[in-house]
Amino acid sequence: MEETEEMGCDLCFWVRIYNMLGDRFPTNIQAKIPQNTMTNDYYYLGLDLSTQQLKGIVVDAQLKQVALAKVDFDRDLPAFGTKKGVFANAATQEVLAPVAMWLDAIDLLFARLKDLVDLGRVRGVSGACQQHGTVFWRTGAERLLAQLVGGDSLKEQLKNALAWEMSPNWQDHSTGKECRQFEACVGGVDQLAELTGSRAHHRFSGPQILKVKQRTPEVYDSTERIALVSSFVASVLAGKYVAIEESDACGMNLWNIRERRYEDSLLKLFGDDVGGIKQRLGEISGAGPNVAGVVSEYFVTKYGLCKECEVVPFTGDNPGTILSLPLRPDDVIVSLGTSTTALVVTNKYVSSPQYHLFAHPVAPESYMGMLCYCNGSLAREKVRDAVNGDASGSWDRFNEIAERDMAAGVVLGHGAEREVGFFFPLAEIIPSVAATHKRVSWASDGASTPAAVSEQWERPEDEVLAILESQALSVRSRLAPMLSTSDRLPRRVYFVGGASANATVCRALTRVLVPTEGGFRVPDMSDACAFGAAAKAVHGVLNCSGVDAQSWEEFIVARTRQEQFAEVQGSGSRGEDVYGERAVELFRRSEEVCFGSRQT
Ligand code: XUL
Repeated sequence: MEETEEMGCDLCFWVRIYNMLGDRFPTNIQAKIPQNTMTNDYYYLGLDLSTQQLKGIVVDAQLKQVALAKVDFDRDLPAFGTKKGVFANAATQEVLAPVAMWLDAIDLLFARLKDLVDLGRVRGVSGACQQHGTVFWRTGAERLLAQLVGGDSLKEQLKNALAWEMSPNWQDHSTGKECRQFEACVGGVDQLAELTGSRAHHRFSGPQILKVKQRTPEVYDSTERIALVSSFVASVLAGKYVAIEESDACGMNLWNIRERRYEDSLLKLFGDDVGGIKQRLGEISGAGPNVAGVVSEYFVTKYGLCKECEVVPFTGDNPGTILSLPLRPDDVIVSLGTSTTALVVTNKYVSSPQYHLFAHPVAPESYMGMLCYCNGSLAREKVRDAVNGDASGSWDRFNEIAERDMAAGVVLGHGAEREVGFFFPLAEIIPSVAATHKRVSWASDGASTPAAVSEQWERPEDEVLAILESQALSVRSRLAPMLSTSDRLPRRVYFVGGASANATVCRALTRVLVPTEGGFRVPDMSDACAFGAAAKAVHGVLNCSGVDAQSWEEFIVARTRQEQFAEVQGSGSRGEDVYGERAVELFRRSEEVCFGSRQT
């Protein structure tokens, strides 16, 4: 019938028919539905290329996991001889990864996925990769990418595509000189943080690229395109250069985040004519759902992907992590691992040399703030061992003391004095200070100088609540300016990482952070980046096909069961603020006393 054939071109028509028929739809007709529908018969792939492994998660349109595969670089690709995925040179402080290893890993991962799932059903692929690393494509590489065909491995077909066979890893520390050039160029650390979201860091791509230009000009000169790890993997998938994605671009110290453009004053470090570096970096693909093209013929013939499978721009691993939870502006993830990290979604751009701001990977109007502390679980474990008086590693006594003190309403110490502690067994990043252990006592009369500053605590017991208060007050104090809520408190806080299994620790932190819509413990975040990337793929494809245009927030909230998170019970979670601005101010003044000028 003519009418039906015409309608057959209309995607929405097919979706309506499919939804009406539901399960009664015969499989042979189902196969004829245009590819870009929102049915759960289509799959989406999220990749996570981290330091030690490449992981792939396949999900359906509702984000239900269908398959998971991994390639461990040291174990599965021993011929490259990496240790924990990298080559580290203690003398030069360089940490590098071989790019060919990643190409082999991509082949191996797809071979493994092919054994688990029908890759022909995958409609979209995205990724979340280690941040800051760069790949230097040699002049002519895009032609090699475009010619990729099934047969020889990626490594073989792209063997002449690299101007440098290595990629600097985020653990690299060799760019001190270049970092100073970056900061001097714009007038200092504050100015650089204001423009690019971060002060200069050794690992950031801008200083790393400048090092290549200054120290190995032959590599720079033969480079046609510089990719981040994320855009490198996307380019291999798409068989063409895929633009760097905006959120990941913020890890370069080159992108003017607020004005959404390269910062020319910094590009001038690469020569007065900024055209050369701009051309090498290419355009930046903006936040919001978009697709970069379809997968290359290579993946269709070799692994059975369908020709229509879209490549959705890849982002960095930290931006990828925030896509794994139903975060809205003013929501926070606190990762309680060896180090402590706090990630916040915010609509306010408030920069500081102490933390990082990135563009949000999917919501164009938002930003992501990232606080990275060095000290986390090691510091808590020291107090735990001190109260145990042994190295049994049991948290029972620590938790018992913390619960007892919280129940007794203890806030900043037991006595008439208020006490603020700093517990840094390792040199700290926020604030940037050497290892130290301090106790600052304030008389309750509001005096502007502390009654005492010491390196000793009389009773290890008093350190239990003090360390949890201190770690949380630091986060609360730094988050406050980024939050748009009237009381400068977060909406929800999600605890992830090792210590999130400890309900008492989360309760004590929640008591300080006061999330007005609750604190939640997330059971397992080990696959969060790959999952966030898969969610980005679904959102990108559904929005771009016009079938299911939803904001990111609507999309992710609708697909998350909030009940899977254990709500933290007790004061602070949707409850009263027993600390208040007074405690935060006392914490800030204690930092000032111990570490010099005001630490913002
Ligand atoms: C972030 C950073 C690390 C890497 C790890 O700035 O350097 O989190 O992204 O892969």
